[in-house]
Amino acid sequence: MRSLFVACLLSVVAAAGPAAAETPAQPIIQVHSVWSRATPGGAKTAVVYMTLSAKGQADRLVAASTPVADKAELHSESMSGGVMQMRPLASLEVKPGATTMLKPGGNHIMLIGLKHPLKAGDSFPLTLAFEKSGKQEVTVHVEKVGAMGMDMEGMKGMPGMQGGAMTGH
Ligand SMILES: [Cu+2]
Repeated sequence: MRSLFVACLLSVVAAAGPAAAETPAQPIIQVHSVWSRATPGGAKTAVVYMTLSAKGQADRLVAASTPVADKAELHSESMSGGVMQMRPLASLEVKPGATTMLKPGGNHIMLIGLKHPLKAGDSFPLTLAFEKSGKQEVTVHVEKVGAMGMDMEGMKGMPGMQGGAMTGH
């Protein structure tokens, strides 16, 4: 009975939208919680994670670029015989009605040829290219070394960053 209730609720929500009967010509991709980790000096790679969702149609993330690195590649990550393996991904599907997460231990964007170390509290731009909806620039927030997620609390008050470290921003 619960699934029936959910289905009814979804149809009510869908009917409330002005364009409910038509699928938009282009998908609308929303990008949330884009983050990376601070890197030790001399590191030439960094990893970017984010949450993606689509409205309307499915789309595919096909490429990424950033001024802070020579290249940004889409990678998958999996454990094979106790060894972590990364492989380049040609593209990543973003389906409507679900969130697509790039997260530690899973898919990610790898920055290769990092031009300078990433410091916790910094941010930098990243351009994402989608097959149907085109390019979108997002801001990557740099978290502490070892962070496993975006620090939402830290984003607000920046505890430990008082003393003028953030005043230049
Ligand atoms: Cu990688």
